[in-house]
Formats: sequence, structure tokens, C-alpha cells
Amino acid sequence: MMRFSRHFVRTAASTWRFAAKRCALAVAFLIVVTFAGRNSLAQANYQPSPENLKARQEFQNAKFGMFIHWGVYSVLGSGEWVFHDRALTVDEYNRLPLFFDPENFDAKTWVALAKAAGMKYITITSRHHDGFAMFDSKVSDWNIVQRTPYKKDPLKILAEECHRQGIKLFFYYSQLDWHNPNYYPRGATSWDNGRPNRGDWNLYLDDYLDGQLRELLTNYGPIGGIWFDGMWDKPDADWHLAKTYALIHELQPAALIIPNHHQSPKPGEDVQTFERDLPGQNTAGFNTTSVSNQLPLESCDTLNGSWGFNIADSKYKSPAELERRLVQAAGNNSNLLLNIGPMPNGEIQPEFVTRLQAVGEWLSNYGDSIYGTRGGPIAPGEWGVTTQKDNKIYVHILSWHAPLFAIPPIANKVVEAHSMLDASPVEFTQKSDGVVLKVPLPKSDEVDRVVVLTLAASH
Ligand code: FHN
Repeated sequence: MMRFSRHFVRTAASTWRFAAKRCALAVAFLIVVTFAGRNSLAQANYQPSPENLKARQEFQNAKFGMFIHWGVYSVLGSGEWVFHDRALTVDEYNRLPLFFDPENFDAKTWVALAKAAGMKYITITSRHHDGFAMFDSKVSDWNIVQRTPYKKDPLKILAEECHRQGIKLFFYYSQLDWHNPNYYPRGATSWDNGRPNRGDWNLYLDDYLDGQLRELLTNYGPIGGIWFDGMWDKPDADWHLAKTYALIHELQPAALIIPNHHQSPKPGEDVQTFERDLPGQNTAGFNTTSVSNQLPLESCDTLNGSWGFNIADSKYKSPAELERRLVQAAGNNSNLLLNIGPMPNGEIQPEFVTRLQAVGEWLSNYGDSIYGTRGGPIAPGEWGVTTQKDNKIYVHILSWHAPLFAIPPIANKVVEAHSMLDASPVEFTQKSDGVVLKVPLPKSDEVDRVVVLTLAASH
């Protein structure tokens, strides 16, 4: 038998040890991936392109967007979950497109309203959970051009108008599908709606879903991004995210992937969004509380209580409440994506129009304290929030009743302070333990008393 030198034995042993360790690591890694959900890796090693990073900055600067939930479900005026809530069958729901003919849909009016509200981008439902494509899809005839008397592609019209008016357009796309038989195995929200008890999940993802995403990212010009929703219906399923995310980043590198999966961000994603909650909060009960410090943040909410048109929902938020949410979002370094549900004829109900115009009026005076800012430097509180941009800090006093207001220390020297409402000077003292402001008394309808602090140039 061959004799091996001690040195050889030692190195062989360490090589074996090393190989064994590597193996163990690989196995551990595989186990983690498997059990942590096949999606956790998503687009591993994703390096956002320079265009994507630039788009993220522009997204963060935009701060305020219009969310639009519009589809054949709007006909029934009971919100976008009516298919599910009434446990309709596919055959029954298939009649709905026959009644969808939005003769008053006018993209100019919609985009002009978003601009009048001070919104910088629009995110519209290209397809919601009913799987109905609100665009001209060659992947399936379950779409607005082939199944409705309208026979036109409103997303094409809207995209052209957005490009014309300089508003970015994002497409909401539901991964959940209550209509497609290949959305199988079914998920947590399914009911027996007549679909066969079998289906091809890979076909659904690779041909149907990716096929339609390719259409949305090819046929409508530059798109701001894709806003995914519905993965929470099957959180542990393999959604082929790596392939889908790579497809989007390949077709439009600047397009942002914004997943509303209520989980912490995965590689390949470009924005973290929260539903009905500010980042880190979870009053809605399904939001993750882990907040990325890398990705731009967004918080979406409804103007009344519904996403899709709901004829019985008059729980409208007041302009003051909407302005407060926008300020609180900005103070938490987040955008606000505010939703409207247009009516089935394509008109936007006046209660939405007047409130959006009022917010736009407010932004025409206070926009500088929102657009292009980042949250901080002072942490948000019951009293309000701060936003910052260049050598300015905007102290947004939302609820404070005493004449003096103290904030924690600020790194830079404050050289001037004034009220944003009327530029009147605000007295202040700055010491090592903080800054004290002699806050102006609130005007009756003043939602947000903004004190602007100008900082000395940092050397
Ligand atoms: O089920 C959807 C709902 O219809 C709506 O689209 C919201 C918007 O963020 N997201 C889901 C609920 O989490």
C-alpha cells in the first residue's frame, strides 16, 4: 500500500475538511432556499443598471402618484373583488365584459387631473385578480379589445397621453388569477368557480404571465415599472421570479419592479411598497415591518375606502387628511400612491376630482417641502415629520399646540428660519442639545405648519 508523507496526509485531510465544509454550506444553502421559499433568491446577483438607479432617484423625487383601479368589475360598482365576493362562476363573470363600454374615457382628462393634483406618475391596473387584460393582448382573448363592445386599448391611449404630458406610467399587474385554469394549484383566495381541477402552473407563469409582461414592456413605450400584486395568494409557490424579473430588466432596464407581496424585498426588486400603512407600520395586518434602507419606499392608499369603483362607498378622506398622509409619507422617506376607482363609463366621480384638485392647490404652495426631498433628519413623531433637500430642512408641524417647539440636535448650523406659509421669520435658538422654535400660531385651516430651516453650507 502506498505510504503518504505526514504533510500529504495533513493537506489531504484539510482538503477533505474544506470540501466537506463547502458541501455542507451548499447543502445548507439549498435547504435555506427551499424552506425559505423558492422565491427568496429571486434575481440573485441583481445589479441595478445605471438607468434603473437614475429611475429610482426620479421616483423618490416624484413623491406622489395616482393609483387607478379600473376594470370590467367597475360595471358592478362593488369594488374589484366582486368576482370573489359574490363567488361567481367563470361563466357568470364572462358576461361582464359585454357591459363594459367606457364611452366617456378620456385619457387627457385623467392625466390632466393627476397633474392638477400635483401627482408625477400614474399606476394603473393593466390586469387585476379577475385576469382580465385591460389592454390588447395576443396572449389571451380574455381582454378588452376582444371581449368588450369598446374594442379599443385604453392603456395604449393612456400611455401616449402620459408621454405627451410628461407623466410616468406604471402598470399594476396581478400575479393572482381567479379566471385562468392554469393558475393551478389554486391559492388561499380561490373558490370553486367552475375551473377544472387541474392546470399547468409553469405554463401559466412562463407563457401567460411573462408573455403579457413582454407585451406591456414592448407595446407602450417607456414604462415606469411593473407593480405586482397577488403573490400573497400562494406565498410559498415557486413564482419563477428570477426569470420574470430578469425579463423586465432586460426589456426596459429603467423600469422599476414594485412588488406588493407584503414580504421583505428580494433581489431584483427596485422599490418596497406598503399598503394602507407607512413604512414599518402594520395597522393593515399584512405589511412586513422590515423596511429597506436601500430601496425607494412607497405607501399606497385609497381616496375613499375602496380600490375599484364602489357605488356605495362615500367614506372620502378630506383634502386635509390626504395632505397629512402625503406629508407623513414624505417624512418617512416614502412616496404616496393615492388611489381612485373610475366609473365604468370612464368618468372620474366629482368627489375624487375636487379632493385631488384641493391637494394640488396645497402642493402649489408647499411643493418645495415635498418634491425632491428625503425624510429626516429628525425621526417622525406624533407632532409631525421633517423632510430635507439641499441646505434646507422642512419642519412639518402637524399637531402641536404649545408656542415653543423643541427638536433634537441638528448636525449643521441653522442660519435662518421662516414660515413657509407667509415667509415670516421664525425665532429659534440652537444649542448642542437641540433647536427650539418659536412656532407661529396655526391658521384656522392650516393642515401643516411648515417651518423652513436654512443650514450653513457644510465645509
Ligand atoms: O387584493 C388587492 C386589492 O384588490 C388591491 O389591488 C390592493 C392594492 O394595493 N392590493 C390587494 C390587497 O392587498
